[in-house]
Amino acid sequence: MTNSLVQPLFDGPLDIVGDIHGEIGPLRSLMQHLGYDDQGAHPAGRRLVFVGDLTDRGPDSPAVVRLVQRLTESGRAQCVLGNHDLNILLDHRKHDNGWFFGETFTADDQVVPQVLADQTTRRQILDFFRTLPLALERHDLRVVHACWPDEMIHLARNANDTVALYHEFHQRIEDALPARKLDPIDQELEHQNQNPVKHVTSGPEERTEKPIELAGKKRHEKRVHWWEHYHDVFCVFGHYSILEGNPRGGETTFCVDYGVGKRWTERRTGKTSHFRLKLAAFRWPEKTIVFDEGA
Ligand SMILES: [Mn+2]
Repeated sequence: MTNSLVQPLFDGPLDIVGDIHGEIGPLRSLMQHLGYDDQGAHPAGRRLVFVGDLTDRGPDSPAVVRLVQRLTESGRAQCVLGNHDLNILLDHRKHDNGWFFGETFTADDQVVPQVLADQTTRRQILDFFRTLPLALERHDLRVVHACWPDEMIHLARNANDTVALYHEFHQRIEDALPARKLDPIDQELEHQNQNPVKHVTSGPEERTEKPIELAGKKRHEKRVHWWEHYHDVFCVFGHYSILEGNPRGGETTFCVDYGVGKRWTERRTGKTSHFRLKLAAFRWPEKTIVFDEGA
């Protein structure tokens, strides 16, 4: 772990793939439609970049991680860490990452079919996630999972260990809280916005006037649409699923998360093709989109 958490992005033409969330089938099919072989080689020398959130929800998170790991280790792809990947790395159990801990995922009392991780798989995944940068950059393009805030990126650039950086800032924020007399909501926001690992992987948040309900829980924080005020080197990110209705592209930003992470809900209604929620790749420099079903 001697590499900076902000690394140089590949030169040349790229295909930047959105949040996969365990959807191994759509990933294989997207790679084919983009013209890659199983080894991740492309006849035109294009290369793959993944925006993170490889895991959770979909049927086979271990297979997705294995494939992306194989591609990155052979120098054919790059990948940044997403917030779901981070939770696993930090050993934070969430409602939809039970597969990693060997537990089945149920929704409305029905089991969602998923491959569960065994001990060996867990170790492999942790070892791989530990190697992933938080951000990738070159003169004309930036890639992060959720957000590119200059001051946080600067902190990440001077660090080489995501887990250590996370804990360092977690502790620093905790230590400063008592003197500041913040209410619990503002304390949460401090941890979200002032920890570079949290900010880059899950984006800035702000206080809501009225509580909003998200996944059955009342929340007093909402996501800030940072891309509306970003005017810098073109930045490609994921995280903000199309289900949230956020705009996909701006002058200098593009969000490539087309929501495939919720495809398991579509499957439960009996759908087997022509899904509404897709896995997508944003092609650079063409600025075109290719979907997993080929469109
Ligand atoms: Mn995410």
